[in-house]
Amino acid sequence: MGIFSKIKSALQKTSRKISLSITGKKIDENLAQEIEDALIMADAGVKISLEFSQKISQKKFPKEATDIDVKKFLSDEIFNLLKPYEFNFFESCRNQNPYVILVIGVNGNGKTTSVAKIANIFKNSGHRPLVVAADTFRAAAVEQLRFWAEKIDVDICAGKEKGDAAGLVFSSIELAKRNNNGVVLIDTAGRMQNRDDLLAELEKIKRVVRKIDVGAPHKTILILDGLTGQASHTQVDVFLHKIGVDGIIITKLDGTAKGGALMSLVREYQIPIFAVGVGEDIDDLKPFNARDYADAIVGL
Ligand SMILES: Nc1nc2c(ncn2[C@@H]2O[C@H](COP(=O)(O)OP(=O)(O)O)[C@@H](O)[C@H]2O)c(=O)[nH]1
Ligand SMILES: [Mg+2]
Repeated sequence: MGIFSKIKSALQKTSRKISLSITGKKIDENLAQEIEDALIMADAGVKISLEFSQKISQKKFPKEATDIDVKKFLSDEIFNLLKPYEFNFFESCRNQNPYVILVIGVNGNGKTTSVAKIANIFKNSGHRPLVVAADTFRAAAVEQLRFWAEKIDVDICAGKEKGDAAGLVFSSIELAKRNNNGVVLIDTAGRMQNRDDLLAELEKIKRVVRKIDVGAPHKTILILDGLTGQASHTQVDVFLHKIGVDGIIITKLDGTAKGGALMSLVREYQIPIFAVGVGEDIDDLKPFNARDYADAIVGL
């Protein structure tokens, strides 16, 4: 299945209502209101939903215009909003000595799975990634990453359970240098019960990494769960201001009806979208494409 159809089918739950609010409808004053309601239901946020519905009611569609023209108009508006945040993360990564990518986010959002998916993409494009199981807080997290590393055949660095995550990260980068791993992907803990401990640990990891290379981490990725919708804003707020984030990955777009949330996330935080998760399989992580997303979400 191509990338476009994969995004399209993943976004079905989100796009259904938006698409239905337009399909077969007459272009009259009710239409803008229906579209506004549908966008709000899709978690696009009140401000953006209102803005788009106003644009639709102000737009003078020609007499012969059809619902397809309305969909195209809305898709273009969504595209214009998102295009500046489309970022080719995978091509931006350089084989370095090593290129360090820190992956952060709340438990269950998809960090470990995304690390494996990213490692697999790098491996397939000729890099030699090393994945680091720095979620030493949960034994299961280490096992989960080991499972993936074996499956996709990439190098892994794991330490003792409850061991010091920052210490492990330090030795993993030394290992990567000896081992010629051009890319290091660091999976981290996401316990939210003790936010201050977690933030302190992530800060320590960053300090340690910087000691080896002042430019590292070269990318810090925040993983967000698509099912969280608008409520992701608080998570972005915390990680962006306390740790620093270069881009986001939104996972589980395949299971959510709240896929509109990424519109309000980029609008509010002006943050690039590095990729989107569209399923549980290893190749279910796709570069974010604003055009495909915009067309899919209106049902074009
Ligand atoms: N459907 C779907 N499931 C996902 C996606 N990404 C991750 N998951 C699942 O979400 C669950 C939590 O993921 P995990 O990587 O362990 O999250 P972590 O706690 O942040 O490391 C796992 O069951 C994953 O298979 C996605 O894009 N789509
Ligand atoms: Mg994990």
